[in-house]
Amino acid sequence: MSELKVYHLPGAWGLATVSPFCLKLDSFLKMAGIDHQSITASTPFPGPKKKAPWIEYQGRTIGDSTLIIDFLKEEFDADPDAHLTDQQRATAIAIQRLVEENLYWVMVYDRWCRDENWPILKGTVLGSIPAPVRMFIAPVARRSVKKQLAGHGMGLHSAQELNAIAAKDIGALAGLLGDGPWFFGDRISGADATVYSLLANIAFVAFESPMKAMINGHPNLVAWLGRFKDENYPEDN
Ligand SMILES: N[C@@H](CCC(=O)N[C@@H](CS)C(=O)NCC(=O)O)C(=O)O
Repeated sequence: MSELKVYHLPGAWGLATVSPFCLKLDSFLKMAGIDHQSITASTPFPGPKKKAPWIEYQGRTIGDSTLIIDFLKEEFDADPDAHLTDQQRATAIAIQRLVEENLYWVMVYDRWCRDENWPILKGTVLGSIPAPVRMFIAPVARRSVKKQLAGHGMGLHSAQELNAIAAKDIGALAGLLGDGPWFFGDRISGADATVYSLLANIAFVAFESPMKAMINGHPNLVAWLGRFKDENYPEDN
């Protein structure tokens, strides 16, 4: 059995995990072919940063999907970005920031603040917490997420403003992908995993989000989502 233990939040709707950061790591592990034990965590709190994902490996515990991926690239000498040029690597960082530091927070707003999504969230993201504990934890977690959203700034916007922000980001991703087939041409790379992990968590889940229609408005993104899934998660089709 592999000594690499990977802790992630629960999966649903055919996704290995409904956490974009956990799904990014899962996709990286698949693309890099790194053997590991995948462990579902009920909450992110046991992780070293109190966020998911995290890993344990040879006595070390590491949190943060990007730091974990950087570590694993070195440790296992496996890099799905090895073929990228310096300019493509720089663009990949800009894409990652757009996805993880901006667009992700619109998804968080949709999941945690829209009342119609609240029962769905309790049954999935919080679904593996035993019911009596969940009754207590769920409202506390919701308050904490709303605080994080306000601190970030995304939580201060109106629904209309959020839609405009999301439409710009999704339009930019569609523009960067162009005719593809992947973000950097003919070969898949980590940028594809980064974008997939968020867009799949919007397009393929039961949470209501205006972003679903925005994604569907870009046929190249829709085709690419299917392509990424076929390539990396054929068993989920
Ligand atoms: N920068 C971190 C972000 C991880 C993150 O925010 N994970 C979410 C789940 S998608 C989480 O654990 N949130 C719990 C919280 O913030 O309390 C990474 O790349 O791993």
